[in-house]
Amino acid sequence: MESFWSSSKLLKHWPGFVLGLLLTLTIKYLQNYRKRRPQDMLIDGAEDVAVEFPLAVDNGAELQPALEEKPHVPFVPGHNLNPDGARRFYELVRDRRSVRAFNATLKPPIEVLEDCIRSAGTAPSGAHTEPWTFCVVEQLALRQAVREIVEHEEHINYSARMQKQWVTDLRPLQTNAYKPYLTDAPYLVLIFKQTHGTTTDGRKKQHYYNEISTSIAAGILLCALQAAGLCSLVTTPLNCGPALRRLLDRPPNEKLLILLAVGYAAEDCKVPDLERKALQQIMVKY
Ligand code: IYR
Repeated sequence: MESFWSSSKLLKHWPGFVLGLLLTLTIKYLQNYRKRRPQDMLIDGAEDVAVEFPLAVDNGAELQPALEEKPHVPFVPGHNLNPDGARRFYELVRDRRSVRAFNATLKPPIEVLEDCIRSAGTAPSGAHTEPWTFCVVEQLALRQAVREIVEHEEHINYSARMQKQWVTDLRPLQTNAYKPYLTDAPYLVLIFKQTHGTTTDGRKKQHYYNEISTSIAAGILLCALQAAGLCSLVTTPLNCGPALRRLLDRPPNEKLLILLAVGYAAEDCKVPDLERKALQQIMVKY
């Protein structure tokens, strides 16, 4: 070893090696730096940026905003639930429970559901692109087809795909791959996020923050359903998105975000005995 080191070219020419190494690293760094896009350099957490704001192709055409540019109008405060609006709203949503046993014979009027979805459609969205589609499935044959797809995948999920810890964490909720609520509930609402849209002249339209926007809309929908006296179950069926999208004939820019079962609770419906975090645990004052 000694003789290797003393005779080694590395030892004799080490300043040259170090210099060469530094030069290679500098060139590599500069190459990478050039590849980075302007947005990435400006914003921390560039991972989000890369997904949300794909590099625009500047084809020389004059850029037009997705929304019409019009003068702003005066703000109107609108309705509220006062007096005690916040408390009354809290009491309304506090009593919402996820229901997995639905009354299979009692069906709320479709008009009620339509109003709930109108509410969901008031959600704020990135650049007001409204990147959501709410598919309301009422036909029994389609609900059965949805159930078949979901039960098939969930069987694999529960038996193989999901980690043991996940299955263990779900045990108190008493869920499994068997989903009778998908055909008992009179309505299924499949909420799709639109990853992009199309402009009136046929160009691709960016849908910024489409997942966040659609999730906010889904939250409003849950509140509206509760206000209307309906029960719901939020499900996010793992690996079912593409098959359900094809079943409902939705275009490829629509990705399933949430599947809701909606209706009235079965008379013998039971729910897990859950507690919610106290305000002090979820709110930090500064
Ligand atoms: N989607 C599955 C599993 C499931 C996952 C979570 I996280 C839950 O909070 C509940 C269920 C199912 O619906 O059974």
